[in-house]
Amino acid sequence: MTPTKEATDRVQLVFTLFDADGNGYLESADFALMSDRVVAAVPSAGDAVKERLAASFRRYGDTLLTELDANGDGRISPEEFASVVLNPQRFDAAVDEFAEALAAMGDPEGDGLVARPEFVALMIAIGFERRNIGALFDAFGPDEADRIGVATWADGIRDYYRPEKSGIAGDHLTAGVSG
Ligand SMILES: [Ca+2]
Ligand SMILES: [Ca+2]
Repeated sequence: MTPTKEATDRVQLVFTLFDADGNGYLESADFALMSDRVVAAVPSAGDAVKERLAASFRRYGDTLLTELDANGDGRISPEEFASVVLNPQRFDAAVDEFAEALAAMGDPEGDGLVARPEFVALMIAIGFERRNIGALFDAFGPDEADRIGVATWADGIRDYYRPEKSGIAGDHLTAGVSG
């Protein structure tokens, strides 16, 4: 199956953002940096929720290094990362846990809803652009109190990684982003 153009754009953007130290490769250090930044974005979240998210970042990084480091140099090049869209089943479990943990961070009250300020804070911490973050939140159909469901967001994250999908809410994140 050939990934959609949109799926390839989404994955390329993830590589750029997850290369937190900007050296052109994904390494364990990048996931530690990213994890610290994102966990700090919602100070009011509980310790268990924060630890879950930190663990999901470690697992995500470990999975990438296990599955994609074709030349065995301990880091993921852009070329190695591109194959993530060819074998999505290898990443389903890690993406699933990451999706659930990130969405839970946006719900510090535990009512099953994510308000816009927490959503924006977490997505800014990952590195997405503010304009695109706002468009994504709107696409998720917020209620009158400007909140979306935790499950809606988690599903949106899973969709983001699906190679066959285009025209999804997550495509707002790549709109107008170069690279
Ligand atoms: Ca790096
Ligand atoms: Ca490598």
